[in-house]
Amino acid sequence: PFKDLTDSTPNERLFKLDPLGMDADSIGRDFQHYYAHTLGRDRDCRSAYYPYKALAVSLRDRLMERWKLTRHAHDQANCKRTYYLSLEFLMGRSLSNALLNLGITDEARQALYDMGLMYEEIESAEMDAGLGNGGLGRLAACFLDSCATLQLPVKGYGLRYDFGMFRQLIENGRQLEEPDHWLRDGNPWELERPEYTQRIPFGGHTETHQDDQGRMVQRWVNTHDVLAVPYDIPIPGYQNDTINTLRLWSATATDVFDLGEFNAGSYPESVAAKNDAEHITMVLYPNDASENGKELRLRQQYFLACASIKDVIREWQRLHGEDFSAFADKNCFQLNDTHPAVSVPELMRQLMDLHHMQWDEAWAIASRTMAYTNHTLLPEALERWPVRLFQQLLPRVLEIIYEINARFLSEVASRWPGDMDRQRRMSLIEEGDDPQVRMAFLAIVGSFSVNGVAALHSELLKQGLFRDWFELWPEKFNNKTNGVTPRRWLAMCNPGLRELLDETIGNHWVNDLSQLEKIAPETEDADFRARWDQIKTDNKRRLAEMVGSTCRIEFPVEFMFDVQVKRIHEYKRQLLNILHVIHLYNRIKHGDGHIGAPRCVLIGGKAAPGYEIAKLIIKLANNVAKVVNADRQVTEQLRMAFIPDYRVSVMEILAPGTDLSEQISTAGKEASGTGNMKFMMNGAVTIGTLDGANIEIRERVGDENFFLFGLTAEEVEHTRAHYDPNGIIAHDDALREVMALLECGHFNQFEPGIFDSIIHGIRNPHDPWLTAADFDSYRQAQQQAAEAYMDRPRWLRMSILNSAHSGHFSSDRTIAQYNDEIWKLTPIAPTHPGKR
Ligand code: GL9
Repeated sequence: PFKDLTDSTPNERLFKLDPLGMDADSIGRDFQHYYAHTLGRDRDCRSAYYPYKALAVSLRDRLMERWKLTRHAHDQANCKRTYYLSLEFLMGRSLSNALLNLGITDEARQALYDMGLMYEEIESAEMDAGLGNGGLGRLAACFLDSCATLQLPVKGYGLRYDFGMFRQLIENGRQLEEPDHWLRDGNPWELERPEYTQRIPFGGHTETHQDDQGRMVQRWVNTHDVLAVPYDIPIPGYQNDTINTLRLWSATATDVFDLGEFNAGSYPESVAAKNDAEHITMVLYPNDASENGKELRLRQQYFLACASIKDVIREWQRLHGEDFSAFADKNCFQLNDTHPAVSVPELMRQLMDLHHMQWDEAWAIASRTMAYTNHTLLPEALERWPVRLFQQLLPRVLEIIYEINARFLSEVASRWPGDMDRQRRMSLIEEGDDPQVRMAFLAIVGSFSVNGVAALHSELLKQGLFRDWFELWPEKFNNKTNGVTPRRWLAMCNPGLRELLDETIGNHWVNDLSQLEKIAPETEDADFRARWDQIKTDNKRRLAEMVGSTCRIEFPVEFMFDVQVKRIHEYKRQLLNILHVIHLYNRIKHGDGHIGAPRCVLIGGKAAPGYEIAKLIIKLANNVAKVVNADRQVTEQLRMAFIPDYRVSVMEILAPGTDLSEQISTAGKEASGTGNMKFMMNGAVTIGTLDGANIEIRERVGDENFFLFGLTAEEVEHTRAHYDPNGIIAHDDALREVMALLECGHFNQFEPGIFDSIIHGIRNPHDPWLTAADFDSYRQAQQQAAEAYMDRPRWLRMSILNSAHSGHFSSDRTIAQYNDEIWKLTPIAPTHPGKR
């Protein structure tokens, strides 16, 4: 009777499945089955986790059938593909996103309702997948959503960290870090694929030997190998039956890895070695835009590059055998910053050492396949790895880097004969006591495209950091202004606004956000404004409930909600915001009538655990909030909170409920920003500098709907030479009084001196962030914002227009540009699961 199953041809019955029902009854039946039979729960179970899991698994089944059809359609089409290589994918929660993109939100809610369950409670039982630090990681997640929505054959490759971004606790106003064990209860969205495990070499040494044709070739031997096991996560497109894949690698020890030691009689050492291997994907490095020279981080980078490239080549061989002639026409790797830049020499290594290619042939492929995105100009973020670390960990890869460099420098020498300084500047190896590999340069040499993430940023790259490279290869450089997905950041997180938009302009805006322009004329309709007002107020109530329950501070919905959430970093200038709060506090205490509009100021974000000044800024925010909120005279007009553990799911509540979006970085420092776009879509007005994508936001929304302040990037550079913060403070009454309050210890009465380093920073003529220089102009812009807020019709118009003109900041637009100008993929539509 089992003959069919043991046949060499697959048992067709195994693959003949009826499509699953997408109605409330079918979903409810599956839910009950999983809840009672698979999870074994009954009426006594009080936890919201199990209903969450039962629903997630019911949805996963529905994703699964479409997933297979998408894979099949890609194979059939023999299409070109792109691989988005990133050390970070900040996915957040998946449940609501899966429902929205499958188009069964109402059906699932109905099914739960019929069983007496509350969707909202079930939704919040899901842990955020926090496999990223901030903008760079969240951008990768938005991009995957847009690629699936545009039906582009794009696969994400990343690492399956056991511990994601740390959980932030605030104790006595200070940040404490706790490990984020997000996988503790299992992850219903992932599918382990042990059959695609790859072997990753580390250590050992290289030796030269002769191949069968008498050629001298290099061999990398005596390596300590680690296994990379893939876990696949489905990425659903918006109501189009496409399901793309995010493949995350997890490290485990090989058997032989242990056995060598074991046979030699040292059992504990063999177990320790196993641990070593598994440490590679244990934890995400929590550094935002700053270099971290730890060996484990380089291991992570190589582990991702090697496993992903092997995986792509395995797929290639499955479809094309050993013929690589069309490889570069059919494959593209997009490098998310320099973190995966070791992919350049690694692809060379695999093509030469594992697939017997000669250098020129391999280079022709590698250099036509890689594209690099730069995400920051901050010099401290430029990755460099000590040559000696490379030598120890990846000796064969280092040989290839040397060869790339030698060939490249001879190109520089023939273009600029005798210009030794230029050769030294452009070398992939920075000479010195401890020579370093410059990862950004390695990425540029190996890529056919180099892009920045906003217009200003891309310009500054060409004029500054990569000037020499732009002179050499101007055609490589291009801009791709960031975007965010309107599914999660509007349709999903703001159901009230979604309904109003659907009613007013139909529902096509969800995957064509330029259609939002159609609501611009509605600004003149008082009924429309009133509904807009009502939705915003409801969203503010939801925000206030969260602040109330987590911070124990009441935010009245009539107040202006003024929000700054992002990583804590000096260049982002949370400090400037806090100084302004102190200024308002000071005015109120001096009986200065009223401050224009009553305000609730909310700050949130994590500081890298080793970034002391950033952690102190958190402490200052909390201390100022405490003083402000404790004073009855003040709280009538001003309140302040620091929201702990800011993350994707928190932003989903903040963005819809914000009135004023703080985007106040020192000009020239924020490459793009993406929080700015999420706020804008949801009808917040921006107060900001001419930095990153703020510039493009202002261009779209018009300067009358944007509160601009501060020095330009150019002025910032000119100001540095003669910057005199103490002179500025002396001549600015408002700032002088703020500094006096800080300096007399008004916010640290029982903790003398703790804020001295912050105070000195503001007064330091070498303060790179020019906080004092922009204070007065910031204060004035804030005053204008407050006045505008008090004029209700005016404010509502501004709010509506911000949303109306946010279409450009959809990641669908960004991805369409990546595709038109870099990837050149053809969209592929899979067959509907009901039509097989
Ligand atoms: C960043 C930039 O700082 C942001 O301005 C930009 O919007 C994003 C995405 O392009 O990239 N670069 C960077 O290293 N981070 C960014 O947010 N840092 C983190 O992701 C924490």
